[in-house]
Amino acid sequence: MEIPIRVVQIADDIKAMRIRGAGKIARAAAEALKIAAIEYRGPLDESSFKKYMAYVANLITSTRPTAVSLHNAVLYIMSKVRAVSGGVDDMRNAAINAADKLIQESIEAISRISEFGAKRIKNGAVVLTHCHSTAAVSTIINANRMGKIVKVYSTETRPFFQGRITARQLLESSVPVIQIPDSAVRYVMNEVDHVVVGADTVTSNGAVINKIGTSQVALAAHEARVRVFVTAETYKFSPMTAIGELVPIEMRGAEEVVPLDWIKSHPGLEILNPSFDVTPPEYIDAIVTEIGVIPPQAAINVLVERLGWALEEFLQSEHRPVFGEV
Ligand code: RUB
Repeated sequence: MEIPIRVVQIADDIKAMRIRGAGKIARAAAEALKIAAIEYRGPLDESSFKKYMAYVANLITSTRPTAVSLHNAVLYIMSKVRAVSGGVDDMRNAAINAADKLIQESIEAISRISEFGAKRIKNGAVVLTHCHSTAAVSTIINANRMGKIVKVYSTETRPFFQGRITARQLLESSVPVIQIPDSAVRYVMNEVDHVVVGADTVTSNGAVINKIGTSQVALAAHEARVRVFVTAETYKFSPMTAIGELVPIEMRGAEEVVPLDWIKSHPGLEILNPSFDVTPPEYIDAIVTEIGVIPPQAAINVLVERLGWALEEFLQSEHRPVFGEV
């Protein structure tokens, strides 16, 4: 099957984390499906087009397992394609329109989240954030524009150092920022008023899966009675978890943790590099979504309201959907 080179490139970029962050990954996936639909040159029958789009959908979703935004975005676009029975042109248009809608709504969602989230930051606040989340950074920048931020601690976020992106973006928006090693979180926590982080996935019981180390940050915050806010678009809520599935945690390569020659010179040494961890709902004060600020325990309501269509598919199929015959 001939796949457009730009689509393969997007899949590679997501896998290699040149495109990263759950929201950006979802938008890139939508863009890939749109390009695939536009550049389809196969036979002009419905079944060939569906097969081709299913192949692309599986290619894109196989890149990273944890961020459900990626899977929800692809599921949404594919459900619109599958719903058409009017020929290839109609299906192509359905894919393009669904991708455009998803990208547009995702950008609007971040803007609303930053508006709602900034209101929850107190005046004169010291904020701590972990990793790099567009939703969290936008919220902090908005709060800073409102004159509320005294300083932000940004963890460096080993082993991939996404905290450097956070620090740079905050600096560019004139937010006072201090970069700290991940291990300094508890050292500074007594000074902190709010922890603001993003999410890759929110489960039906309100647990949040985010960059590895988030649960340690939340634990330190809990101990110091510091409020933890999670900023998350509703397409980061996982319908799969409502039928009891666990969220797969991505394991990445050893070379991200230590140099390859060091690994080679220490035969027998094992390296573990989990990319995400789970923060239980007890350690989260609120999840800031584009439809409102909710307690984590209300996650199931968001799932039913916003992703009811996907929930229905999961309830019927009882498995992670593959996108048709491949
Ligand atoms: C990024 C990460 C971010 C969330 C939310 O992990 O954990 O906190 O994805 O980001 P990685 P956003 O760098 O491994 O993709 O708010 O931008 O969606």
